[in-house]
Amino acid sequence: MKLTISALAIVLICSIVWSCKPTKTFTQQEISLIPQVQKMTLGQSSFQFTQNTVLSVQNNEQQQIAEKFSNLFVKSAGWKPKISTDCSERSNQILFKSDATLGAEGYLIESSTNRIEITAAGSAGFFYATQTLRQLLPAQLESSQLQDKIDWLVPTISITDSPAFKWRGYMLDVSRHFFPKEDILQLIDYLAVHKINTLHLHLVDDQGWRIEIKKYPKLTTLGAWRVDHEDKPWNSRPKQVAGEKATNGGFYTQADIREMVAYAQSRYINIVPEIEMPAHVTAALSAYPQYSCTGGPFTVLPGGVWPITDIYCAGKDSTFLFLQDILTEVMELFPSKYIHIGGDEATKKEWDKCPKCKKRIKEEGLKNSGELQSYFIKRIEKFINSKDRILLGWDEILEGGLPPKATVMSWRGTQGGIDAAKQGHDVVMTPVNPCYFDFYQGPKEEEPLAIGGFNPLQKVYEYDLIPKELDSESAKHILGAQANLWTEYVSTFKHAQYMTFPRVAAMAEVLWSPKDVRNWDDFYLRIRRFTKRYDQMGINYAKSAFKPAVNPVAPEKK
Ligand code: TNX
Repeated sequence: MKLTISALAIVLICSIVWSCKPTKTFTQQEISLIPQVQKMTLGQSSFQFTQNTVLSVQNNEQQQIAEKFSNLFVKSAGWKPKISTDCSERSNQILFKSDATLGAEGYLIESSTNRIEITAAGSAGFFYATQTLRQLLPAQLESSQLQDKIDWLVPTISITDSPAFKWRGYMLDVSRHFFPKEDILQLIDYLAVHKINTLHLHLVDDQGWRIEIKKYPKLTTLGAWRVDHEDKPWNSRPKQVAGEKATNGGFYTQADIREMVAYAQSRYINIVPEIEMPAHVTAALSAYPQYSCTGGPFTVLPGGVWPITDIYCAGKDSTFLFLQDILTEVMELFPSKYIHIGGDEATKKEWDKCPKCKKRIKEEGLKNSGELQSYFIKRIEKFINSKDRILLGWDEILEGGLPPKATVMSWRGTQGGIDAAKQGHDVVMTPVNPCYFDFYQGPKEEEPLAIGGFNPLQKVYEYDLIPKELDSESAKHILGAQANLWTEYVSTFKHAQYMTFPRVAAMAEVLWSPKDVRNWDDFYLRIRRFTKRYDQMGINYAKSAFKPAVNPVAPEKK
């Protein structure tokens, strides 16, 4: 009898405790996922995360993903969910389940009041599922301060999700202004929340060489540093004069690169390195002028130059050996299947004058210096292919004939992409409109100085990246698209964030979400709410798209 009474008491206490557990019915308006998921059905109740919540994982990769998710709670909740490799079902559990039929990056979330099941084919899918769960939790989760009055609830919900495109990219120009490793790690975190999976680093340009190459140390001892004229407009900065110290710049050591690559990998982001050639290389030539046509001297440019005439000599075999050595070290550091070699905006004035280049044109049976560029890139492609990698270049690599296996980044519009896809080459779309994030995003008078152009949030959101000119077969060659942040006018990481957010959210949705769930009005409401998350994360985002448009009209004369 005594036993029955105590058993009853226990049941009673348990049910009181259970009924006191906070629950909530979420409305659609309270859910702001970015990028929007393929399909979701919202339930009537919620699941609460507590310090007794257990993430049950099947293997080491899942454990690492679970670890990252769990760590999100440490500062804001003051505790973290536990992780276990016991996958038997229980309550207050996040259960990882495998299903090989889901695509490489796809996942399902099925949440009920006492368990959330996340299902994926592979680790990328699990990672994205945890990013979605993160976004279902209160924005305060992202805070670095203890939040004591929060119930850590997510709605009961079923989600089916997978990306529309496999190249969901973002490029940062670290040459025009250098952003140290710590900034890049932070950026990787921010991009991962948006399910961006490619970070293209523009490591080389006229204004700075940013990657340590052991065989050619002067590339960074000299090439990474320029005279400081940051106080003058980009296009009117005087070149370095004799005796003047080069103090502005910086570079990544090979250890830095390894750290960034690993950090990105564990957030399912591939870093694509770009080593520019044959032009945009004044920084390299200032260190090794022997690989130019003229022999120099050159100095690292502190600002803009146009046209770009400093160029590697295409007539010397030593130039190719130099570049192959560099690419060898680059390929050892970056596991990326794609190696970007630039290829843009080369004015061939020096090649037209250079006896060695003229000899090369003659010997190779080329028509002119335009075809010499194609010869140059094809020769580099052979080397890159010999290491089992794919050459990626700006759309100028179409001129004079594409290298046989190259992938093209179409930036001067869409024609390069259309032509390349029709020829059976893969393409990443980055047309200046709307992919250039160095362009203005609001009225000029209200924005920090930018290079020009106008790519406001809505224009980015409404981007349709498959050109109408392509039939369905050629359209398959469009791997995806990429937002590019060139940094002539961006000298701090805070400013880089301002140019990037929230536009990258729009780009992420263009690349991830199916067309039938994309809707500007709906996105506009979601991104406004999502900025609460940016606030908590400390992201400096532009509010340009959220300001009311004011069109002053002069009062009519009476
Ligand atoms: C063109 S896009 C460039 C860059 C500039 C950018 C400025 C490309 C391949 N070349 O060198 O930074 O415009 O918007």
